[in-house]
Amino acid sequence: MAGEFALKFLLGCVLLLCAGHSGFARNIYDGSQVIRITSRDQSDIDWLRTFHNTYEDKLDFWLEPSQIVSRPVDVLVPKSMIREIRGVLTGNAMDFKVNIADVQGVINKQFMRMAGRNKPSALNGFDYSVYHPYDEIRQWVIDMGAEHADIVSQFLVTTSYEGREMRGLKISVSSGPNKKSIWFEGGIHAREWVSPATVMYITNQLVTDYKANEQRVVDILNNYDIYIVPSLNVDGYVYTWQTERLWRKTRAPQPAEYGGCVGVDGNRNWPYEWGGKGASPWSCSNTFRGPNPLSEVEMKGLTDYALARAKEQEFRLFIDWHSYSQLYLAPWSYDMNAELPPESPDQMAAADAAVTAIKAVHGMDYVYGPSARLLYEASGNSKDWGFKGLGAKYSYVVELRDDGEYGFLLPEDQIIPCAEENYAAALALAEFIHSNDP
Ligand code: 0X9
Ligand code: ZN
Repeated sequence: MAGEFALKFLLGCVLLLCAGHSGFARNIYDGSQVIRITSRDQSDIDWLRTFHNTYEDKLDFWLEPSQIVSRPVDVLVPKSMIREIRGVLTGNAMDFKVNIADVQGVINKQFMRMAGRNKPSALNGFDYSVYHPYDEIRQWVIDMGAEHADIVSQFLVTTSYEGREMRGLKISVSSGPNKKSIWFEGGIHAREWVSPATVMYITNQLVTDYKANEQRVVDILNNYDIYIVPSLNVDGYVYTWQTERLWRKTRAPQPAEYGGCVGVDGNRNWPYEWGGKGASPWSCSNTFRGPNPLSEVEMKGLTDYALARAKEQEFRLFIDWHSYSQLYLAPWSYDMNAELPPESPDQMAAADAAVTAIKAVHGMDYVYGPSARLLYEASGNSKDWGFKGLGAKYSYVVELRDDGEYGFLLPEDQIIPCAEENYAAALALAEFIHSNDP
């Protein structure tokens, strides 16, 4: 008893100590669980869709209902609703289980590990195997540009709603009149921490391998310049570190006529086929499309920057990294009934090369396909804009690890394996494009 009290006291102190930095001691997810519901047939899929429509404003759907039988729906249920949701699922004979029984416990454990760590000071001490707060990511971008000034330059993309700098990098080892380019971005969804971590790893690996004369990377960089923005939704990312670990959207307050909540889903705010299916007109939704396409300063700044580059160089590949569920997703995103573009077979063949490369590294399975048909419809989405707005024939959203054991709370020990397999995929894609469709 006394031991238990002492342990709780100690834990409370540690939580308080960390609270200033991470804010996680608020315990807002106390009693929350992630419940996984798995469809067995088409009628389950139909039921899940109705369930999603009924509850999407009250619950956080980590994985939305998909078109595919047996692909699960994961939903974060707060303590106050667990009894109701279990009752609904049982009453409708749905197949479900608790996937994460103690969400707050997982978060506390992860923040506590991070709190005990020494901060890196310089680029050569930068630790790619851990998650970094935003000021360290921003500093990393600046340091990369300074340290590798011979082949890397850094730039300011724009300033966020809350006044933070969003910065990016360009890797360019040579210039030529017809040199084409590649766009890599991460972190549009704040809570998907493995996305910026993976993009930073890939960037560093490209530079390191080029300087070590690795032939594959030398060939790729001789043929393509690469633009990289590792953390797009910078305010949202900071908010996940300080206040709500599972925040997804931007942080701009929205007009009263849309409900007056905070934040837009950046991945429903892109200006291609904006405002259609799979995007909410309601600001309190996690898939709020925004009042207008590019309503968010982050999105406007990013697309302005990228489009200006597209005037100088043709983009061939666009990758927007997300998590989770291990997918390589191609156009179309906005409508499952839209006829697939003539480029689709080539997009699929390249995605096949990417997932084959992933499998070869750590044996992980990633599934690929046109996203609205494979998964669900999402208008105003990055990959459709990467394809039609930016003009990159090969345009993807990648959902990184895992398959749901931790979901957005992916432990740090999976960052490097995840990044390694996705580095292999990025190289395979660039090579596929260069040799099949230069
Ligand atoms: O919904 C999204 O924006 C992406 N999933 S996430 O869990 N990272 O938020 C997936 C978009 C994929 N595109 C379509 N489903 N059409
Ligand atoms: Zn995402």
